[in-house]
Amino acid sequence: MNTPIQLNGLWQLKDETGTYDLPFELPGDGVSALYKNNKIEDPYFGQNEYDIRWICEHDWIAKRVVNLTSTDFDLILSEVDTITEICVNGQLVLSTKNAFRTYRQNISEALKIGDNEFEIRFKSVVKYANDQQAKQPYFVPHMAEMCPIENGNMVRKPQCDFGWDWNIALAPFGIYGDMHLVPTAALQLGDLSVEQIHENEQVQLKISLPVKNFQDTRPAPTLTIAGKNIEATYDPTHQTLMAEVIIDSPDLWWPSGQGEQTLYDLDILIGDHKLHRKIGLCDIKLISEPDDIGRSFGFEVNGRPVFAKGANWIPADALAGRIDSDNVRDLLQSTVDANMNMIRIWGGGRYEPDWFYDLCDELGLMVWHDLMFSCNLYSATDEFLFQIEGEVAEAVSRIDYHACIAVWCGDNELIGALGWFDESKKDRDTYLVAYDRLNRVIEAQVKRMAPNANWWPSSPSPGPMSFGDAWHDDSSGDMHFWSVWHEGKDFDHYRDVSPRFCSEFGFQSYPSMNIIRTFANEEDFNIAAPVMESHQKNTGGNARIAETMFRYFRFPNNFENFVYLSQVQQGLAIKTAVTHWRSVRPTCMGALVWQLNDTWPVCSWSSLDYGGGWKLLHHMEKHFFAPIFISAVPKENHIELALINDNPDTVPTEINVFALSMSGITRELTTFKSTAEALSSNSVCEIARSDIQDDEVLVYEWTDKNRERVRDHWAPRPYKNYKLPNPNITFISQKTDKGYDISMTADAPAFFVAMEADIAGRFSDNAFLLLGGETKTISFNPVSDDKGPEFTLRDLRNATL
Ligand code: BMA
Repeated sequence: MNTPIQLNGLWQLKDETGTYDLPFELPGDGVSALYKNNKIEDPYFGQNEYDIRWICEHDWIAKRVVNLTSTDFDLILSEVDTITEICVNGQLVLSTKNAFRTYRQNISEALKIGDNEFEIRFKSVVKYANDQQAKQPYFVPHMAEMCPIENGNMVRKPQCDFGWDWNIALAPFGIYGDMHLVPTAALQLGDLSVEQIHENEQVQLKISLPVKNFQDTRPAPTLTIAGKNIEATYDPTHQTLMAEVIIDSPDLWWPSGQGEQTLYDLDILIGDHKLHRKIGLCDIKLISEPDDIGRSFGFEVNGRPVFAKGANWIPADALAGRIDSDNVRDLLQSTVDANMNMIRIWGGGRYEPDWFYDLCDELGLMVWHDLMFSCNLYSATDEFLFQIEGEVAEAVSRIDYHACIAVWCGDNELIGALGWFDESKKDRDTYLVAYDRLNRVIEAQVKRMAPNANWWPSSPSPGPMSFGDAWHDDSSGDMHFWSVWHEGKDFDHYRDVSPRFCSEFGFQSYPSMNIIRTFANEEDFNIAAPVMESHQKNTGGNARIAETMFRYFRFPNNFENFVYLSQVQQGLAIKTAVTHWRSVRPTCMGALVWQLNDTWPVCSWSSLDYGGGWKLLHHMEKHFFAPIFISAVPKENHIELALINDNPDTVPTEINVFALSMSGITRELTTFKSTAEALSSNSVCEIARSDIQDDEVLVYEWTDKNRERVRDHWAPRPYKNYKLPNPNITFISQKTDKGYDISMTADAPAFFVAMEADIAGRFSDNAFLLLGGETKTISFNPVSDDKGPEFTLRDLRNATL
């Protein structure tokens, strides 16, 4: 009687004209269903995107018959994308228009015993968006490049569904979350809230759980955590169960790299109902205070200042029906494997499902959480703001109890966007007031649902009630630094700023060859081929990549080497920024690279390819985000070596600095022991520029916490100015239990040595410097062992000869 009836499974899908009629697996999206049933070509291949745009201009109808033996049910649907009318036995029972809400509706009156016809009409989101725009009291602009399917800002659905400067534009439809019927009279559990008070080696937890249809009879509901069993009390006014518990000498939850990710099992028993959650005990404070420079910005975790190292998260796939938790786990695992401890869930995507935050808790990834508004201007009508109230309240109350949540941030770049449109430039008053109304609603809801959470009004922002240029002013708050990519400045320009916290900066590269092969034929292996251009959504992006190569490198000798070099230069760009900003800790307390992942195979700023493969940047990130690291910071007459330690304890290290000539001669400059002070960056040595000859680069090695030797190099001149020797690298690969070991030897210095495989898998290292006479062994773990890999080795000299 109390069991829910699942509505997931097979439905039948038709378009409004009746031309298409196909099975539709829900949860899922319509575009994927059309592809799976051979009604359209692969959406991600070639230029198919443009041939299937019509899908979002049509209405679609999904139907299914459900047999019932009783009729007293509520319908529950979440992640309904987006504009739908739901009919049961021909009667309209629910209309939806927000993909971020969960809908619950009593539908008893429409139900009957026996067969019931369920019908979901997915209305064209394009028509809806245009209608909404027409109804606005004044035009509400959107970014043309980010929104080729127009007026996406009118619809509460991932903004990148309408296209973005890295996304395919398909504005898909579907249902991706829960879909079931529950008996109306059954117990309903709301969102768990866990307030944590950390004091004197104790954590006090104030736990509350809204309940509906609760029978306040014996035995009383109980709650178990950390070996304590407590009776919960029921507050009938608020229909909420409450309990308090004190945990002595708690095992705290730490971000990856800072300690353990202990999670306590919380079990709540209410009659026959069980609720289980994992709770991390953690106190994250956002510290942003006026200081000599402007206004600081950084996170203190359990009282310890933690430098945030990470990247921006966008949805795991452009077609939500393709997202699965195994792939997402792999992406997030790669994030911590690259020594990152934070992701920023960017405001043009979606609030993620519960399991996503469970993964972040488990892996130790702090989450900077934008609310879902990005780069456009938004309506401030009563109707829109009312919708936002519900959306924000629901998202925050569902997600906030997770240990990983570091900050709620109002939006992405909405303040900047005020200056991007003619309308808002001419009439800033109207649009600024509208922005403030929206932002106040968001803030009020965040504070209502999570009064103790960290709040930041917008990203980037110099701070509350400040609407300054957070793109170029590095003195206050968080910064998005785009001058190198979007303004074409040199990589060195990253060193002209010392952001307090850089929450976005990026440089594009091509996806790896095994990804390019999934969407392009060999005849399109050309950077100006229309197929390659249509997999580049940032206007002028391919030209920027090519033009940058001219500045730093000799031009690559074929398409595959172009792809390789694009990834090398992306890595160098980001390395320049991160090594400098880590070296100025604590002025700067965070660097979040734009962007971690891709939603489809595309040229972009990501460090992980679509599907999760590591681009060279990701390997380089693992290296330059390492907790013990030496940054080379070039000054006018010398190069400063800064020893950085993100660990909470001091680490002894041995440092060896030498000059390396292109003929392979090494000239020692200095060797010394040092101690890396905890949670700091300190200059440990200066090398005069005059100590490095024209055909030399500076190489520095150090021992890390495990006494392992790590190496890096810095080239005073662009690589194109060096006469790189032919390293004649030879390699042999050997099958092992887990995959392959590949040993390589060079007979002269080889820069950015990179191994590639024609199948998916992960290398243990890549893009490194190999000295002449040296042998290095790396491993390769293929995703599947169906076919043995074919390896291709690249290095800078042979790619640009
Ligand atoms: C930032 C982001 C995204 C965008 C990226 C690259 O501003 O917030 O909107 O994709 O730049 O242009």
